[in-house]
Amino acid sequence: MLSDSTITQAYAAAKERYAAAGVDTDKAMDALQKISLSLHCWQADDVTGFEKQAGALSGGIQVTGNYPGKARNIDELRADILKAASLIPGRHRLSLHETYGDFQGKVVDRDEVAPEHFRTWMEWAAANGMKLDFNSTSFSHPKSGNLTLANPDSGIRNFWIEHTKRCRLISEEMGKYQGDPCIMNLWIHDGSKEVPASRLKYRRILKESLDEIFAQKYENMKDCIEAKLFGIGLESYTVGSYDFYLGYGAKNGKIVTLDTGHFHLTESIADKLSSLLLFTPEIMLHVSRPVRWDSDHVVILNDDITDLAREIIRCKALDKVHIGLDYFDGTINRIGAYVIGTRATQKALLMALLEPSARIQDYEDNGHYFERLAVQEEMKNMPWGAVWDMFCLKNGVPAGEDYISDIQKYEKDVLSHRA
Ligand code: RNT
Ligand code: ZN
Repeated sequence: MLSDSTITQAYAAAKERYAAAGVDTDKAMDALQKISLSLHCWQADDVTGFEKQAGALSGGIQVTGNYPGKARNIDELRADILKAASLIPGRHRLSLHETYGDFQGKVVDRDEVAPEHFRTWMEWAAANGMKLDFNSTSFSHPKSGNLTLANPDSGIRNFWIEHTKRCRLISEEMGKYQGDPCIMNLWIHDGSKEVPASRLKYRRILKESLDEIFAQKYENMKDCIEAKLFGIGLESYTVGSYDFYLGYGAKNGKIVTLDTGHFHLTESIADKLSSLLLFTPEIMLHVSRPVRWDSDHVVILNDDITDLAREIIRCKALDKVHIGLDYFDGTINRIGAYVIGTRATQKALLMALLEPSARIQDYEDNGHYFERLAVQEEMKNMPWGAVWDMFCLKNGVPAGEDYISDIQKYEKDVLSHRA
């Protein structure tokens, strides 16, 4: 166990070092305190959800691993989220997929879903000081196939249009209830294994579907549209590509979701922020970790995530960038996966907040490029970890690796009984 005095002493020394570099550590912690990440409910149960009629996971996404203890119902999932949240500093949001509704054991098809199916979620979230975000769900359903909103078959297409409209209404009600806009993400898997005869055809249909869906204006929800490179089984063509949604978002004032796993692996997602900020209203991030492909590994503190965080801070865009998590790993303790990934994202933000960015920019403005590079290098070995531990202490959550034993205990007391 890290003692309070160890943390406090190390923090005092760190504060001094940072002050000498022109950085106020208390201010950095205050800024971090205000950042709410949106936790993805689907890490708790491998994207299964609670539909009575639930089928296998489809839509070109995959969860690997069979680690025991996944949440089997709404109560278990809520308990797991609260456990994870208790080990993460700050106040955070929860992002729900439509398939996680409180359906009370009834079959509710996707074109029948309504705000009432999320009433208990809204109450639960309010009681626990959490705000909700939402996602329509067009995968894992008999009508999912390879095409949903881009389907030339009007029966199938209209089914998904109706679903998505209803999801927007649910989001609006959530936003109203919580007094803060609910961010609704729209991601569909539509695509094909081989190159289609007409790429244009399906994109035109998707555009028309979106126009119809977004015709209704709302005050308490915000729409995000998520692009992707490819899905498993849909490798050659993705209707909702980045170009497609970037164009749609820029033209129609919609938020584009950048999932860090949805691009070619050498592409920098950090580099995209400054362009989007000039042409779309806000940005939604799905923070994930692609290993060779969109594998959705647990987020860790790597260069990709520190670059991304630094870019948000350097753009002074904290009020415009919504940060959600999106990964699913069934090979390790799932609460541990939440805690590692969320804390890694926060650590990256803290490191970015501890950067003397004005000084670095000043060097640049004056052509002092050696100095610009040197300061950034030196920042890498500054004692940011001591500030992180202090942030945890202030928030009453375990510092350092002390959360490991908490999670082990939860596994022994709770998860291991889910046979
Ligand atoms: C899939 C997208 C999408 C999903 C979730 C479950 O590639 O990233 O965001 O991960 O909706
Ligand atoms: Zn995503």
